[in-house]
Amino acid sequence: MKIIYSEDHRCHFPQGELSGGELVTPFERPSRVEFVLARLKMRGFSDISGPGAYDASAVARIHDADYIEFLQTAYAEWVAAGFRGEVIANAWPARRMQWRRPDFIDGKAGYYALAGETAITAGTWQAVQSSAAVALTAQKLVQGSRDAAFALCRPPGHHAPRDMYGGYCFLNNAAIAAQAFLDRGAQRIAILDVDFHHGNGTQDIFYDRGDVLFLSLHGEPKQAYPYFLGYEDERGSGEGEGFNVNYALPRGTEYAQWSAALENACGRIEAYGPDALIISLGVDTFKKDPISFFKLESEDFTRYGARIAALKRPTLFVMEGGYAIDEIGINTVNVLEGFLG
Ligand code: 6XA
Ligand code: ZN
Repeated sequence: MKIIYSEDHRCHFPQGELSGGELVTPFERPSRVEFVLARLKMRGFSDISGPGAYDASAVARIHDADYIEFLQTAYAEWVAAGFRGEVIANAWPARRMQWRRPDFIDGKAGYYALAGETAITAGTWQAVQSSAAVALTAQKLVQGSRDAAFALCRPPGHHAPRDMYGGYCFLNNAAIAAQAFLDRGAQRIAILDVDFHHGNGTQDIFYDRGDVLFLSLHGEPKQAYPYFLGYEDERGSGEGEGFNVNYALPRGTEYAQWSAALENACGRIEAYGPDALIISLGVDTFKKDPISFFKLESEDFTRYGARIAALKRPTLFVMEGGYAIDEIGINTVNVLEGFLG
């Protein structure tokens, strides 16, 4: 299996995340990638390479131009305004207010942020570009060879809709890759999101489309981030009716219950018959994850990797979340090894 990753992910390392009322070191940190890489090497994955150049036109197929420009310029505007910290949004267009974009950066950040935990730093855009390039490079390999590939993306992407950032996400790597498959000749793509959190960004991007089937297994939004999307009655609209499937699972979910939902999702993917499959691979379903509430064991990751392989589709794995740093490498690589059999 080919692995794509870029050292440039290190350019994004905010010092602060607002969590539980405290400013803490972000859970989403550079060492996550280092642990995954180390485990890959330990287990003999040697086909590891860097991405091709950032493809702005492929990204523009998914994200709005004004939003991309905001990501590029936000930090400089923040500094120019005299602020000394990292860009952190703290005012939003809430109920009965206006969806008008303010001129001042503090207001603009609230306009484009969907949550307040995610900071933008001087190097964020560099890392974000490289993460999208990693996904697109791996996408090309899968479409060209039909072999599986793993895009070791950082920052992750599945919370980002076409015009917002948050949940540690800026550009939606999986969605950008899905669109690239279609633009290069595929007819139907399935995205299976196994991260603990609902992939609200991916859902939103493809909600009214029938050429991308989106399925997400996640902590029920009544109890879990992102709270305001991911309910089971969200099934798609218009041409997308029936092509959005949410499995909202309760606190304490173990593999028996989780894998029953996966089985249902796999049946729907088989019926859909996609030309390629994208896995939004977050391993924050692990029992020791510090910000999640499922109870998967490390062996379960191997088991579900094998189930995904049985779908027999050209498969692109795209890294999303996972914060139990000591085991992030084991759990991620277990999925890939289960897949390879
Ligand atoms: C912020 C939680 C962000 C979750 C990010 C994540 N309190 N998404 O892992 O998949
Ligand atoms: Zn997650």
